[in-house]
Amino acid sequence: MVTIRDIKAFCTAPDNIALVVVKVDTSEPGLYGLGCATYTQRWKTVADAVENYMKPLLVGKDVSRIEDIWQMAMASPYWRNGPILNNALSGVDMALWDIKGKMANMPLYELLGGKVREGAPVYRHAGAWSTTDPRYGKMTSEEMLDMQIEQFLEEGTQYIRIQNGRYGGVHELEAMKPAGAVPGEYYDPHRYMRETVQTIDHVRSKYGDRFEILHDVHERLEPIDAVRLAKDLEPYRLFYLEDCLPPEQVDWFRTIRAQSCTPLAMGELFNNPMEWMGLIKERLIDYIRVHISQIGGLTPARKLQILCEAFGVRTAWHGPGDVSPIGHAVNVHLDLSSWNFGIQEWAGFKQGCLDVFPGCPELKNGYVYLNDKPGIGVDFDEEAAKAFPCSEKLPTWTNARRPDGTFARP
Ligand code: GCO
Ligand code: MG
Repeated sequence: MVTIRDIKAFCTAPDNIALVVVKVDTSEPGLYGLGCATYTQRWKTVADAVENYMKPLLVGKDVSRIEDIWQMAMASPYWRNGPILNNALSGVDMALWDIKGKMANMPLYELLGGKVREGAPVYRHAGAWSTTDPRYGKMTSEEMLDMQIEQFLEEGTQYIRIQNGRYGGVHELEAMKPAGAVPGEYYDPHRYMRETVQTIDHVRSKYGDRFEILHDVHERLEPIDAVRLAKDLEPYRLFYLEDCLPPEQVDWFRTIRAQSCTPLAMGELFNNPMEWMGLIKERLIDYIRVHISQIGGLTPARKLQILCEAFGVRTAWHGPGDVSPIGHAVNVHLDLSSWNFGIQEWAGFKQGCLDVFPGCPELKNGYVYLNDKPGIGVDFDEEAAKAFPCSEKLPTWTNARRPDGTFARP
């Protein structure tokens, strides 16, 4: 019997975004597994949970018993379904699936039922916003957007997420703030709505049906405004409208569903099955978008994918820069082996990630492809990772505020 000999968490930021990787070493010399536990806003706490709770709980356990370990480790803290411990468990869970694939000498997608497609079509982010492009701020939003769209069309992408500025037109609204307003990232929800419709109108008028358009509301509207935006965007035939409600207001999806045929995607903020169960059972969304490590790893994600198939809901796993290449590869293993696959979000890797994570999935002509190595197929260079320490700086963009200074869910 091969057992778990050691469990370690590594925090590294090769593309300047904090990632958490879990390594499970086994009693078999040279046999280890890697998993993603990335919750970028609280990376330190996840790493602590891995080393101080998962390790003492699981060292010595039989690596083959993935389901039993997942069920026991999920309920071991008694309180469950929270972001920190779900991510810690995800890192171990994915690593155990990686080990199982290595022991079976098969890529993970074979263990999940084999391929139903060769590559996963992706969508890319065109946002009229950039932290690195020196031209940002010197071009109009539309010029910036068109430049990004042309670049993605050039690379063969057929799906593009269109945003007008960072999460809905973040603008310094000095004139509208009350005296003494607290600091934050201010935005005006109604201005965001107007600008989004105008921007998508510009894109559809200029590019026609050359590519599918997606948009991410990022839970930034009051529910009734989300209903209005879904209706206002109907003429533009979006591929989907994402996160138009915060998790706390998902019951409003019934109203949106009743009044609009804009396809709906939701899920990156979910941790607890009770958050998605009703939406899927009542067919109130079209795409499930969970961040796989936030729900506890591949074990719950494949069960969620299978549940969704029964209700005509497709997958669109969360795939931003704050998922490690290991997590992205697990997304793609599911993409390749799921009949009810929808689309794969693809933030792309910079050189740092490519160096630290040998075997990253590859983007070619609008599709991502896996190598056929056993297990997840991505390795982790611990030495190289040391060159990219994670920043202790807390995110500022999640301190979103409305014009009168009211805090807004980001
Ligand atoms: C997306 C997400 C991201 C999140 C980020 C939070 O659709 O990719 O909305 O942009 O904001 O992953 O850390
Ligand atoms: Mg999103």
